[in-house]
Amino acid sequence: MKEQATLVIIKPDGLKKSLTGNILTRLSETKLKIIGAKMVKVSKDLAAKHYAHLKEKPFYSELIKYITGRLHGDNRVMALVYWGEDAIAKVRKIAGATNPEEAEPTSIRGAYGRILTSGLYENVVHASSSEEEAEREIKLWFEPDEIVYPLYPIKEITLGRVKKKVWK
Ligand code: IDP
Ligand code: MG
Repeated sequence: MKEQATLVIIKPDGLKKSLTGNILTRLSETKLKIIGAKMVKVSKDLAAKHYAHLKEKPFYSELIKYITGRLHGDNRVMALVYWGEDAIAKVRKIAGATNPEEAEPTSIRGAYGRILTSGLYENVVHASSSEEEAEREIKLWFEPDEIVYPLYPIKEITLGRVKKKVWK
């Protein structure tokens, strides 16, 4: 087993249904450490980068509407980085299968997810599915100073007279 970081996003339906506390409580069963957490207003650009690998799927445009909050009239999500042994598998297990109908009833997606008439899986949370994906996603959603642990190499850049840390 290996210590890993993983990205969790509480999607707009999770916030709209007031499930934030329930979801964080379920995730605390993993005994993993939260090393980053913030509310994010999801732009189309961020959404497109996050779901770039699904661009050709028939549900892609609905998915972008979903994650940017346009399905729920609220463009907030909560982004979290969890850290610890086997973090990716532990979080995926509690999150449950992608399709909420197939997800274990006691998983987050099984308990709170649903399939929309459009066919889109409205499944409450995102969870990284591999180390490569976790690294790409964490670097996309978080700046180095927003994580309380030196996860990946950084470099310093100067913007005008201000120095700033960015991912290398
Ligand atoms: P994951 O979230 O379990 O990693 P991905 O394949 O990465 O699943 O898909 C990203 C998101 O796109 C899912 O969480 C779900 O909201 C939506 N999605 C994935 N596959 C389908 C599908 O076959 N039909 C409808 N929506 C889907
Ligand atoms: Mg995925």
